[in-house]
Amino acid sequence: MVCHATELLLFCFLCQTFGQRLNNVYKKTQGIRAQSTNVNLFHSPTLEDCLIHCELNSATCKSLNFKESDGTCEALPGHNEATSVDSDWVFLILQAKSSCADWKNKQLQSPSGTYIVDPDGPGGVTPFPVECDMATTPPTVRVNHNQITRKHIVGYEDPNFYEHQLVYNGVTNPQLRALATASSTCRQYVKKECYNACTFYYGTKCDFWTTLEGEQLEYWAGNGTTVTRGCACALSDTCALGEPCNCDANDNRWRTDEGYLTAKEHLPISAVMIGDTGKSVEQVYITVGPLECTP
Ligand SMILES: [Ca+2]
Repeated sequence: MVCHATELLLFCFLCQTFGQRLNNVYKKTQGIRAQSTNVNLFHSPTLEDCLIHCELNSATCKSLNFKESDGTCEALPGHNEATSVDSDWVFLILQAKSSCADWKNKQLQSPSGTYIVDPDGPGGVTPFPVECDMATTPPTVRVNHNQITRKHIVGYEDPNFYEHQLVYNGVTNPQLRALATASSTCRQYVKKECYNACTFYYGTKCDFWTTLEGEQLEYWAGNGTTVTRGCACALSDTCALGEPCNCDANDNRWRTDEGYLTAKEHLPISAVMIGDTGKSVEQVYITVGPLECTP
């Protein structure tokens, strides 16, 4: 017999015993029916069939009501906990996956896109949406923010005067911290294009960035151990004029510093503070990428 990969995956998926399948259930409550305005109604002879149906349609089924007496299976689109007492029904909440890789491993189909993850499992932070890039190995979690577009900064002369604040889309600080803690690697891209605008000025910081917890940091690439104050060029000892960053050359030409921050305990960036753009000959463009993590 020649099997396509999808058929094999479906076969393995359906081979799970009901007991194994119940491992994917976060909560099961007898005598409860959840209320929802958006219910997909099916007929299932057993609770297991209802659960399989929900797992195969996980984009639209996060929890379910099942009525054993007539095999009514109600697939609900959320983790709806607004319930009413009804002895004929059982209510199940499906386990949220911990990461994009977890989704790819456990789902029949998992194209790149938005998924709900719960990096610290049941309890702790509530599940939240991330972008999953399933084309990488392992799949990459991306959390975008409101400043993804390259930003032009002029008119802020004092050190650290302009605050480039990042707001991560639909994700709270505790959820971001839980994601970074549960991941084995995280990184975030930062690029500064500058014209006569310093990053350090005779050792004084013109710019710095902050963690979610408010810690002020002055390394712009790597994990902050080899170079604690400086840019990617300092890691390779190739900065213009031997300064800590190319932008400190301050020599009437456009310079660039760029790199990935890789210390997950410091990520993601909460804000970038920038100065030295007050004079007419001074400009900065700043670019900060999304938080990217792998399990
Ligand atoms: Ca959790």
